[in-house]
Amino acid sequence: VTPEEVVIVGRDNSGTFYGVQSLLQVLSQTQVMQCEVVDYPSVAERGVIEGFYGNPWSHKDRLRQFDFYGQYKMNTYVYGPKDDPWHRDKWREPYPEDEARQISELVEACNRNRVNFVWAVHPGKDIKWEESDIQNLLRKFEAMYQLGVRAFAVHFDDIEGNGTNPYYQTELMNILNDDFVKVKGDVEPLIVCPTEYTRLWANPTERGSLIIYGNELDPSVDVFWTGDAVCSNMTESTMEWISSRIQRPALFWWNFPVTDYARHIVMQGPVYGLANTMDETKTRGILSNPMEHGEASKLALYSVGDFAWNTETYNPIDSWERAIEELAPEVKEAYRLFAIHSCDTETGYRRHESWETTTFGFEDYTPELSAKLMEELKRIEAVPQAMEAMQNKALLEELRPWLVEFGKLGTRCRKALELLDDY
Ligand code: 14T
Repeated sequence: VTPEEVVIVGRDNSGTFYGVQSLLQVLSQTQVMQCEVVDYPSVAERGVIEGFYGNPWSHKDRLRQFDFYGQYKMNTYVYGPKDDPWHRDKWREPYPEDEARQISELVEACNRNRVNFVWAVHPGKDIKWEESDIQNLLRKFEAMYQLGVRAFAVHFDDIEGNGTNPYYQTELMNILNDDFVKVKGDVEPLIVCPTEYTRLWANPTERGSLIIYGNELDPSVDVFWTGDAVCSNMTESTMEWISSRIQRPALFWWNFPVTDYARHIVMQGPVYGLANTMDETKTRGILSNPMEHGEASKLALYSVGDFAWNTETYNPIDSWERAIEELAPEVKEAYRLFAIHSCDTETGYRRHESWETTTFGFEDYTPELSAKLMEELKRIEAVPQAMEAMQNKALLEELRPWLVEFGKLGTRCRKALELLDDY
C-alpha cells in the first residue's frame, strides 16, 4: 500500500483472495499507513471437520460458517455429521432432492470463500468388501460430483467388525483414487480416517493397521489422526509417532471444541495445546471438530485458523482476546466475562477456566477478599442483560440458556457471600 496504489500479488487464486482479506483488515483501521505485507500459511489444510454426533448444523449455520472461514483464511471444510442419514446409515442412497440442492448451495458458498468442500462418507458399519459396495460408493461419489463436490473423504471411525480391516480400507481408497479421482482429473486428493485414529487404541507394532496404511495407501491420500487420545493435544511426539507409521505427515483431527460427549457445556475458552513447532513437514494441517452450536464455535475456530496460519507466533490468550473483539465488539466485556467462566468440559478434555478469579475458603475470609469477589459477582449477574445488545443474534440465541444460568450463578454466589459477610 502506497499513497498512489494498492498492489496484491498471490501465488495462486486463493493467495490473491487472502491478500484481499488482509487489505480489508488494513482498510478497517481508522488510519491507513503505507505498508508491505508478505504473508503465507504455516500448514496446508486449515479449517473444520463437522464430525460430531448429535444435531448436525443447519443449512443457515453452515452458510454463516463459510463466510467466516474465507475472512480468516481457513480453506477446508469436511462435511461429516455423524447423524446425517446419507453420510452414515443410508450411505448407499443418493440425497433426496431438497437435501441435494442444499449441498450444491454449500459447495457454491465454499467456492466463493476459497474453501474446499470435502464430502465424507461413513460406510464402515455395514460395508461388504465386494464389488457391489465398491460400485455403490463410486455411484454415490458420482452423484455428489454432479452436485458440485470436488473433494472426498472416507471415515472408518467408531466401527467394529469387518469394516475395520486395514487391508480392505486401503485397497478401497486406492480404487477410489484410481477409478474416480484420477479419472475425473479435477478432484482433490482423498482423505481417510482410519479406525485406529488415536494412539489410545492403535496397535503400535509392525503388524498394526497404521504400518499397513503406510505400506499400502497411495501417497497422495491424507490420513486423519486425533493424537494420543480421542480429545488431545497436537504435540511433536504424537505427530512424529503417526507420520513414521503412515509414511506421510498426518492431518490432525482436533476434537476441540466438540461437546458431543458433554452436551451440557458450551466451550468458550482459549485454544491451547497446539505445538508452536508445527509446520508442513510435520502435519498436513489441522481441522477442528466443533460444537453442534455453530456460532458459539467461532470463538475457538478463529484461533484454530490463527494457529494454522502462523503456528510459530500463535499465542492462545492473545488470540482469544482478539476473537472476542472480532465476534462481539459491542459487548466484549460481558462476553469475555461469560467466556472466562465457560471453558472446562468437567469430563474428558479438561480445560483451565476462571483464571482471573480469586476464591477463598471460609477460614481465609477477609473483608477485602470478599469485596473483590462481590464486585465480580455483581458483574456476572449483569451479563445476561448486557449480552442482549449483541448484534449477532444467532450467537445470542445459542448462548442464551447458558447466559441465564450464568446470571443465576452470580445471584446465588452473591447471596452466599452476603451471608458470610453478615456472619
Ligand atoms: F474420527 C475420529 F477422529 C473421531 O474423533 N470420531 C468421533 C467423533 O465423531 C466425535 O465427535 C469425537 C468426540 O466425541 O470422538 C469420536 O467419537 C467417539 C470416541 C470415543 F472414544 C465416540 C465414542 C467414544 F467412546
